[in-house]
Amino acid sequence: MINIKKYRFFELDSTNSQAKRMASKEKEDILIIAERQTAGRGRMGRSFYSDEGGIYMSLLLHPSFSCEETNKITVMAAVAVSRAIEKTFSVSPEIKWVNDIFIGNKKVCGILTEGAFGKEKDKYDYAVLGIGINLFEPKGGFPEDIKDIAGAILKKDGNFDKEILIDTFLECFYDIYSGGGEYMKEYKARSNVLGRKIEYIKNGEIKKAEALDITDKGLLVVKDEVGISELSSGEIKIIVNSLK
Ligand code: BT5
Repeated sequence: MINIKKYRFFELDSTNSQAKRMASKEKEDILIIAERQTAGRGRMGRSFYSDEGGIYMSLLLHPSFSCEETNKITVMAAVAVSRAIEKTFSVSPEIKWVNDIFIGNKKVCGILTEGAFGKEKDKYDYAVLGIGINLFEPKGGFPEDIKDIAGAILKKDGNFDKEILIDTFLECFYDIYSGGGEYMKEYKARSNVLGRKIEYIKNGEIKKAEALDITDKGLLVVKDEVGISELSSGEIKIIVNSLK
């Protein structure tokens, strides 16, 4: 069992924001958990639906590696969440590069890593790893705007103890993060993007490409009519549009 201080809240604006508010006083890693969020967020100002029935948590980390590797934390977390879901529920999730976990064709989890950088330019002060998992389907279903994308691990609200999944995730994550495990091979093996024809949106323009590989820094290598290039997650939205 990972021995880490956990702070629990019924409702927060965002567990990532709460972790940042607490960061200056916490020199050790901590975990913030909320039953629901009023302003759960995704990347690039997108919102993350966070009603009761999900697990919303943020891990305050103090990484020793350089800040250009923020993607690496997301990649490690994606593998750890997938392993934890698989161990707990015996289903095998897939990873949609870079930060989404899918079961079937539904997104059941999103990951948002945010870094704060200190006086030494390329060193982290801290990083916040935020994870939202749809454990149970909401009573009235997911809201209209995400109902075609979002899915839950369990269909009905039951009495599953969320703590089991949280603790399994922590074990899987620290196993990788502390250097104990190979994870890139597994990340690629779980990818539902590699080897597929994809479309990506960059600067508002839709481009067709084939996803070839993922680099050790977490960049997606694609081939399009111009040639081969590496995409970073911050700048693109990806649409998987053909079967493997
Ligand atoms: C993400 O962003 O998926 C990262 C989400 C991270 C949420 C966690 S919860 C704990 C912590 N505290 C926070 O405030 N955030 C983190 P992105 O890849 O940008 O995807 C956002 C998109 O996913 C939205 O635009 C919707 O299309 C879709 N979406 C929103 N809510 C969803 C949900 N509950 N389940 C599945 N898809 C959702």
